[in-house]
Amino acid sequence: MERFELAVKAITRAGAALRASRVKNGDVQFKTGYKDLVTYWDKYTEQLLRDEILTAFPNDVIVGEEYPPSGIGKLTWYIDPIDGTTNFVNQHRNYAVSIGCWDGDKPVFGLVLDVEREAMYWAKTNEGAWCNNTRLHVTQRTDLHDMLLTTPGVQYTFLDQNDWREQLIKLARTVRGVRCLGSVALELCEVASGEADLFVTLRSSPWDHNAARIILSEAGGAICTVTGASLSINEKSTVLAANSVENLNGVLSLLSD
Ligand code: 2AM
Ligand code: CA
Repeated sequence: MERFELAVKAITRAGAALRASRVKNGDVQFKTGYKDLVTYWDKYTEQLLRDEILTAFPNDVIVGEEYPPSGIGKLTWYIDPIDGTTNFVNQHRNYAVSIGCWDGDKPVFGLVLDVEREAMYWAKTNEGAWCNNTRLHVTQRTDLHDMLLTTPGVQYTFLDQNDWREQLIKLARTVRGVRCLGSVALELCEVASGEADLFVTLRSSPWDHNAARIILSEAGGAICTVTGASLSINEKSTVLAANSVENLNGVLSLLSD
């Protein structure tokens, strides 16, 4: 079985397990505080994905959120068993399983499963971006006044003190509206599918964005950090995304103004 087919099989199985799951009080633990959760199901799902991948491709590297990195091969799988854990716990919807496969710094494929909607976002390099069987394209909007900005956390983006707060509030005032879903991967897929035009977050990890960024770029979008640097494959980072390179540059100049 090829890696892509295996990934589809594994993510489908993970999604079915999560849909059937019910979070009990004892399943939830705090990481750095009451806003930073991990559940029994995050760990269970990452273990399921790791087992499936390593059984078929024992030398591949796996970088996931809940366990230390493993493997020594050239191909790396970035996996987030639940992206949007707070939504998983509080809403039981608007959460995703994310699998991004990279050959060094070259993207191979990305899968983001919106678990409760059973919507599989996927892309292979140079083969376009898709949601189930529907081809995805970013919007054609060019005027910031017409755009929707999505960001996963209203508190830490706009309310808490941070180096970018004033500039991000300026961006929020400029666009038509701001939406907060609470999942980096699903929000990048919203830009890929034309449901939003811009995305920003001040905190994201490789497993949060390394699958969805492939889907976004195959749909015609552009991505970088809030300073305009290229987005690292391995490091935690800020993320800024747009429906085109031109609009990404437009937002960068607004943020640096
Ligand atoms: P997670 O659900 O996998 O933790 C929520 O604001 C979004 O930001 C989610 O995609 C969440 O991923 C991500 N995120 C990244 N870093 C985070 C952090 N330090 N605390 C909370 N959410 C974080
Ligand atoms: Ca996660």
